[in-house]
Amino acid sequence: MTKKRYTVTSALPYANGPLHIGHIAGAYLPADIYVRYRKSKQDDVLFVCGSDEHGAAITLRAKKEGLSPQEIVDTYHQLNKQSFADFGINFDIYYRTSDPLHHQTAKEFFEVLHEKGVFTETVSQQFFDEEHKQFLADRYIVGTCPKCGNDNAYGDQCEKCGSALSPNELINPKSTLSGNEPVMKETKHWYLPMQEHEDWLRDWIENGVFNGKQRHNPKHWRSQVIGQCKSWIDGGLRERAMTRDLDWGVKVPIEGADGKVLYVWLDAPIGYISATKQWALDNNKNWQDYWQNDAELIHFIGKDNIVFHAIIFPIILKAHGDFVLPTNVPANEFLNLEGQKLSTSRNWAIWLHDYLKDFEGQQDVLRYALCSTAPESKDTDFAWADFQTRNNSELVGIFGNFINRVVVLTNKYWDGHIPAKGNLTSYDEEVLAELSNCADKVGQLIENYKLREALSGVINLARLGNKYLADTEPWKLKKTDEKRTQTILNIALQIAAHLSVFSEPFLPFTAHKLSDMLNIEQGRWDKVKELQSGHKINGANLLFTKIEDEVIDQQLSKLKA
Ligand code: B3M
Ligand code: ZN
Repeated sequence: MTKKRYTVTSALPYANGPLHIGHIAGAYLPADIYVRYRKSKQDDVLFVCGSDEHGAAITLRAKKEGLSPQEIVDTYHQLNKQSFADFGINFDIYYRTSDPLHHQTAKEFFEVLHEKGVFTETVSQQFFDEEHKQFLADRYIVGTCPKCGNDNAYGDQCEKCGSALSPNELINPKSTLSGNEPVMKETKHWYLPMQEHEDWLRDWIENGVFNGKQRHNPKHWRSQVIGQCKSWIDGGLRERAMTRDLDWGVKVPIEGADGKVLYVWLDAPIGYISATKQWALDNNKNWQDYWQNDAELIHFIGKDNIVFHAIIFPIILKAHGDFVLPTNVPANEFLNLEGQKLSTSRNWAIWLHDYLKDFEGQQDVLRYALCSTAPESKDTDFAWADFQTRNNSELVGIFGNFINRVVVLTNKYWDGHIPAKGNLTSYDEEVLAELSNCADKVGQLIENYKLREALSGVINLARLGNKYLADTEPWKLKKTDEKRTQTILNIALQIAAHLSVFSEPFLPFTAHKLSDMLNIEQGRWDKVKELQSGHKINGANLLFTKIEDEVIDQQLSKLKA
């Protein structure tokens, strides 16, 4: 049986702004945890991401700032790529869709679909801004949402109620370029008749069956993802334009399509494939192994991207032929900040690059806080006070405290050498048993994308260690029963060794500090090595430091400024 391959993608961030904690909690941290876990098991896993550099929003921002779209994307591609790397989000490639290989890949994709007759060509009346002599893509039109009355709804989606819209559904539409009422003008576009795919799509979403084969178990998908897809299908799929009248993007590669580019939501997901091609070129691999045959494709996204990853892109992949469909799309809900929606425009956000500057060396504190309150099944809230509590009472108070006691005692009593394990009491056996089934217990939670629960399973190991020391009190036994003291510390050190492996997907910076302290290689998830007596560990370093109130007050006033 060939080794399973996993292709993990995270939504390609638009390169027209910095990353904030909502992006990280939604689509990037969960994916990084999952990939690190798979790599720790030595699975064949590929982690791709990159900048989504097309789309109307980028051209809008360029116009507003008097820059070219390329200048905009160059700035934010670099900033986001660096921020991800500094935060320990370890992509195998951080690509970009303005790259020529992507344009070539997306054009070939479109040509195959066009030759197969997948598209319908339709001439229609589209919104046109006479002042700017430009057709208006969905994002260039704002108006009142017919579903919820939000008067700031975009032409393609109302961010308030999440409904997918088309521009002519908007009430009182306005051009975001000139502010005027747009006129209607004739133009031709290539449409994807999604309604023709309803039957197989429904079978795939509801039963996990595709081409007569059971591909996945829908019970392993998040219920809100299945729910949103079913309501989209039940609502009646319609044809959707796959080209736009824009000059920034992937040019439509056929006759009679001058001045038109691929719809950004057609081109961007193909970016996952071009990223894989680039990575395969750089690493002398075969890209098809990660998109065809039996690869397991997993898309990590936020809930506003579900329809594009679980409906539209699968239709495109199937229509093209010989691609796998996603095994899972574990979309997260939204993260709010101090009780309010994160908002780029209102600057109500914690920017990742700012955090990295203000909290140098404390990436894992934010990774811990964001994973502990991840919006896995419903919207959740990030509060600075909660961030402080999680650091001070959980990371410092439980994890750091346990490691510090064990390492200090080992250095104090046995000059840093692991003491011998003697006869075991039934309590010892219990603790070691809990230790040995932790790999499977936490591993299963990660494989089911229950990362919050998985992380608390890891912290509970440190709790177990603290309790074990409190119950056995080795520092009291030292004078009277040396052998027993040695056994207790040996077991406590095994717990520490397991923590260095199981914490790595969540808290990679801490895990590596801990492995250094224990003077061991970074271990494997499914084969945690037992520390041998006599092995010499290094001195104790603090894994975490207390966060004082004024640091939190500073952040809150910065946010409210
Ligand atoms: N660029 C980002 C968003 O809508 C969008 C994702 C593309 S993934 C192919 O959040
Ligand atoms: Zn709405």
